[in-house]
Amino acid sequence: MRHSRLDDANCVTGVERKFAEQEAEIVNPTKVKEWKRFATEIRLAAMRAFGALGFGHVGGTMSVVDLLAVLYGGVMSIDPKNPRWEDRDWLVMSKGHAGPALYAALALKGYFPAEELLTLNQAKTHFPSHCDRNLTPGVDMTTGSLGQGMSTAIGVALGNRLDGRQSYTYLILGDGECDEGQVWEGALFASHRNLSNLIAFVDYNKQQLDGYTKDICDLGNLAAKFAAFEWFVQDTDGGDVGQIYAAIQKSKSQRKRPSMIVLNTEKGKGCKFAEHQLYNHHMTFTKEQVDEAIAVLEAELKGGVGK
Ligand SMILES: Cc1ncc(C[n+]2csc(CCOP(=O)(O)OP(=O)(O)O)c2C)c(N)n1
Ligand SMILES: [Mg+2]
Repeated sequence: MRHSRLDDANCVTGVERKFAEQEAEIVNPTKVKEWKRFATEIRLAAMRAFGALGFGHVGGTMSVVDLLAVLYGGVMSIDPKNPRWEDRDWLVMSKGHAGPALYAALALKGYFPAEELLTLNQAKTHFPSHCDRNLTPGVDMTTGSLGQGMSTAIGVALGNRLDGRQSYTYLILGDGECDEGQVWEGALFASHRNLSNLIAFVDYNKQQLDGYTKDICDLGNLAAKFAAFEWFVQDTDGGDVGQIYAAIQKSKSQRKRPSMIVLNTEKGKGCKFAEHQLYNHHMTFTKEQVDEAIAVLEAELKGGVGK
C-alpha cells in the first residue's frame, strides 16, 4: 500500500509521539516547577491589568500563558536590558489581541516595572490592547491584523539567516487565525526556503471571536495540513509546560524545515469567570469576578504552585 505523504516524516505520530512524550518525562522537574509558577505569575499580572480596565481579551490571553512561561522562562535567548539586541530570539505574537499575556511576561522578566501594566489600553499607555513594537520594550512585532504575523515572522527568520545569525524566530498563531489565506501562503514559502530557524505554534483553543472554530471554518486535521506543506509538525498539550519544552527541543534538533507545534489549549484557562465560556474572547466583568480570579491565582502562588 502506498503511504500518503502525511503519514511520513513531516508529521509526528505513533512511535515518534511516544518518543516526544518520553522526552517530556525527562524534562528537568525543577524547571517544570519554575515554569508552572511563572505561568501563574503571568496570569496574575495580566488579570490585575484587566482588572484596572474592566474589559479585555481575556480568553485568548490566558490560553497562551503556559507557552510564554516556557519561552520566556529560559528557552529564548534575550536581554531585557537591551530589548533590540540584534542576536536575540524574536517572538511574533501574531494573535496580537493576546498582548496582555506578553506584556505580563515581559514585565516579570524586567523589561519594565509591573505597575505600568495597570495602564493597559488606557490613554497614552505603552500597552495597547494589541501588540505594538514601537510602544512596548520587548515587543518584537506589531500585530493585530490576523495572518500578517506569519509573513513578518518569515521575513525576520529569513533576514536573520541571511545575516548569518543563529537566532530563532518564534511565532504564535491563533486557530481562528488559520482561516486566513495569508497563513497558508506563508506556510508554502517558509518550507520552500527551509526556514528551520522558524518555530511556530498554533494556540488551538478551538474557539475564535464568535464561536467554535469547527463551526466557523473547520480546520480538520490541522497537523496533517501543515505536514502537507512540508513543515516539521508536532501536536501536543499546550497546557503542559514540560511537553511544550520537549516539543521545542525536538523542533530545534532538526535543521531542514520550519516547525509547527500545534498546542491543544483551553481558552480562558486559569481565569474562573472566563473558563468554559463560549463568549470569552473579549469580555467585560465585574469587580467581584476579577477580584475572585485574582484571589484564586494568589492562593495558587501562596500554596506553592508546581510543588
Ligand atoms: C484580518 C483580521 N480579521 C478579523 C479580525 C478580528 N478578530 C480579532 S480576534 C479574532 C478571532 C481570532 O480567533 P483565534 O485566532 O482563534 O484567537 P483566540 O481568540 O482564540 O485567541 C477576529 C476574527 C482581525 N483582527 N484581523
Ligand atoms: Mg482560538
